[in-house]
Amino acid sequence: TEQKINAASVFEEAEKAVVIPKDADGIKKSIQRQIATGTIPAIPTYFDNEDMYQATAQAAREQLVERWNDTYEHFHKENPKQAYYISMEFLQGRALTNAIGNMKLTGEYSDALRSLGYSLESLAEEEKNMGLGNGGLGRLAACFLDSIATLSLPAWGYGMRYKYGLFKQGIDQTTGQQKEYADDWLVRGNPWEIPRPQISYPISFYGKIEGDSKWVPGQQVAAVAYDTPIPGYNTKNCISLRLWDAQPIVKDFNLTAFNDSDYKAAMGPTNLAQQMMAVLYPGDATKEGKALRLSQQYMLCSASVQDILARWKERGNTDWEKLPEKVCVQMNDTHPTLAAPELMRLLIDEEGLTWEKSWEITKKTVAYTNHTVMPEALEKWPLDLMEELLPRHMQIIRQIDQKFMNDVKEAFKGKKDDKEMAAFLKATTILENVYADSVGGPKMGDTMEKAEAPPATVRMANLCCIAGLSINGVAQIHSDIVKAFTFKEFAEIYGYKFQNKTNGVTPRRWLAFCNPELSKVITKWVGNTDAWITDTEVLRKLMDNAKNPELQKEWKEAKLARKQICKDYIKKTTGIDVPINAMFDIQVKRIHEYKRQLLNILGIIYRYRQIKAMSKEERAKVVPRVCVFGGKAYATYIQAKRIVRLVTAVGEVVNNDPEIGDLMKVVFVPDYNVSVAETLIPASELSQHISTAGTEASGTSNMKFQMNGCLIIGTLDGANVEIRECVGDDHFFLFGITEDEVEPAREERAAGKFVAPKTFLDTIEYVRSGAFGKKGEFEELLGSLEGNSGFGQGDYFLVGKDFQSYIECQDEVDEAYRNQEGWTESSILSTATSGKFNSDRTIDQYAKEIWDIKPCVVP
Ligand code: T68
Repeated sequence: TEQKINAASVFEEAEKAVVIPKDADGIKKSIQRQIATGTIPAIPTYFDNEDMYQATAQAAREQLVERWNDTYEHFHKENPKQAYYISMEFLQGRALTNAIGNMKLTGEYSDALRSLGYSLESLAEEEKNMGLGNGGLGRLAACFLDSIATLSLPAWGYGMRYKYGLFKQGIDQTTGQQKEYADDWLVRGNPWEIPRPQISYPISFYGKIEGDSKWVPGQQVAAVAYDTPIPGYNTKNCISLRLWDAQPIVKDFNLTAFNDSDYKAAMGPTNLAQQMMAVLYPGDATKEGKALRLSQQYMLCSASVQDILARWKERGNTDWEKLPEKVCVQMNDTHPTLAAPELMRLLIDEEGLTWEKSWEITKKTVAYTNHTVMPEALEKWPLDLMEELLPRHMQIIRQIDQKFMNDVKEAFKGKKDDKEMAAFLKATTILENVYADSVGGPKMGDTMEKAEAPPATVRMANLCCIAGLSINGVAQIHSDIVKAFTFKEFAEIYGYKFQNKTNGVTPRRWLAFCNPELSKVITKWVGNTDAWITDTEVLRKLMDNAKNPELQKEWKEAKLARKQICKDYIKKTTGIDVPINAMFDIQVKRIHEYKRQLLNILGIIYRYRQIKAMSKEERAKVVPRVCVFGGKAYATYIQAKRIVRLVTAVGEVVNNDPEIGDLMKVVFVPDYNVSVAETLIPASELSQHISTAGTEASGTSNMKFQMNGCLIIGTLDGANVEIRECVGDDHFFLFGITEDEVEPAREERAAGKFVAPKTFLDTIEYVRSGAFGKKGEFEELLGSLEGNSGFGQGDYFLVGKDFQSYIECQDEVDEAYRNQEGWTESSILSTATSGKFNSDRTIDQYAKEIWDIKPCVVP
């Protein structure tokens, strides 16, 4: 204790003694100190821009650490209820501009660097993107952290410190196909992280159960904490994104084996730890791959829950029954589901609570967010794998399932007949294909014995629904679908658990910092205030002047400045010269059949042929377009890779066709990531969100585009529905069938009754004729749009069904663009009405309606 008191006072004295500079001159000296004292690994005879970036980042980090320490101490003292956002993905992007922007020190850093002969903008480009995520789900987690910090809420993020982020994407110059490269984001160190080697937890795997429930693990690694400070805007609060790294446990290092030259045996635990941290989403086609992925998920959950309980104790709490009054865990999709059984295990096995008490606590502590309704994306793990890797958890999951089924039978006694009850249990039980007869009362360990029996699995979403205190979707239409279809049986039992939390994005990164040109205009026209950076409802004030020629002029100038930056970027990365006066039409997102990049590119081909068939006079009236695509195709998703190739193949033809010239350019921007998005989104005038109705849970880039004054062409899907409600029907280009028309359309197709429009069939035939790429290159891709049935063929995502409506809507877009005053008015109104899609609003709702936490402001 004495030592602890001393430590605290040493810390406090140190904080008092060291004044961290907040003015340009002090910041300059701080940057110089980082260089001179070896904080960064620079060498005197060799000093490059990356070194200067590192020194600048270190200076900023000092300021973040000061805030982080104050926040930690304050939360410790106040002991508020705290929420924890557990996610396998955090797509943070770059940190420098954002960190100094949130601390309101951009001007000071800019001046300091200028006096050293550098520009902030160009140094910021030296930073590697922290790309620990796939797409929307990971980026949402990152926006949420920004909002949590900004709202001064007591909440943290937990994730994994993968050595390589999501792959880097290249386009092969000769084949036009996607190539994947390792994303070595840590290669020159990471100035934003604070390693905490003293914070480490054992993570156990395999082994056996002795007696009733004593787990004797077969393998262990240590999870070690790395903290990334996340500063809020307009507040001193700075929260933590705690990422876990796996390391071998020192006592497991077999020195004798090593000295006997049995390196394989000696290095086993080290290799295991390295494998675990190598990549996000290792391929899981094999059993080994699945085991690795599940190990990652378990490590995230186990380390985080152990850490949460340790902090709860550290703050002086002792009554376990009151844990839900102090802790809430949000599971970002099903990947962190194991947090629930892990909490159970720790309470029962480590803290000595009864099973029943532990279950009561767990049910009040964990909550679940669903991000997809695509059946193939609902996670299931083979039961035998789970049993082998996590035998104690499997025991607990079986008990949860057992209790759940008994409760259901009890609750619906007399209300469902045997057949109904069997179907109901079949849909809701966690363990799939395990119980021979759900109605007759399953016995522990029952398995279907038939040789051809489908494999037994553990359905993670079902476990989430049963254990979660809430189940939420991420846009209204999605939450409705989740409740009415995906989990309709659970809705019958737990209607009260179902909620909607429409996604949002942070207006700091996605408007204020990425688009300073437009931000300046906004600040001026909402009454000379930057209050809109937190309170985005203030943007509504732009509405009064949407038709004002003066605002329109400034608005268009700002847009043009961003188009120029984007044009330069496209030239640099693809070599393609795009005309600045053309409409910038952009679709950037993961490449997926449901997102229908195919619809976009087929529409472009149709347009190309139309222009080619025109007379000179007609061509003069064409609205020129720059059609930009960006996005990564998952390495093993062949059909998505073919879509990328079709885009590059069309670009090769169209961009070199002298008849077309500047009337149309087709660009595939490689390696789409957060900072590429920050370059493209502010420049775009039209963006495409054209998924088959009912398939895109929400989308978040649609919100970023809207905020930046971009008009949307889209279907009634995900958050498009709400965006359209806000901006108004006249300023949203709507096409396509609605969600309730999708099933009938598929049935029509399956019955062979669908007649595709001629425009669509002709376009397909044109591709088939070898107009792009090599003849036959796109047979499988075109094949997916034909036939009558089945997933992956028979045009499951209804490109043919929506094609005519889409191209007609594109004509409306052209017509609207010809009237530049009208277009600019719509653009201003887009920004003005985007206030709802601020992630501060989303997080405020999570805080009040799920987590039950209140701001805890550092004085
Ligand atoms: C996205 N989901 C939704 N999933 O597609 C998008 N999935 O509509 C929504 O806006 C966003 O989540 C945020 O709510 C994803 O990004 C994944 O990346 C993913 C990763 C692994 C397994 C399944």
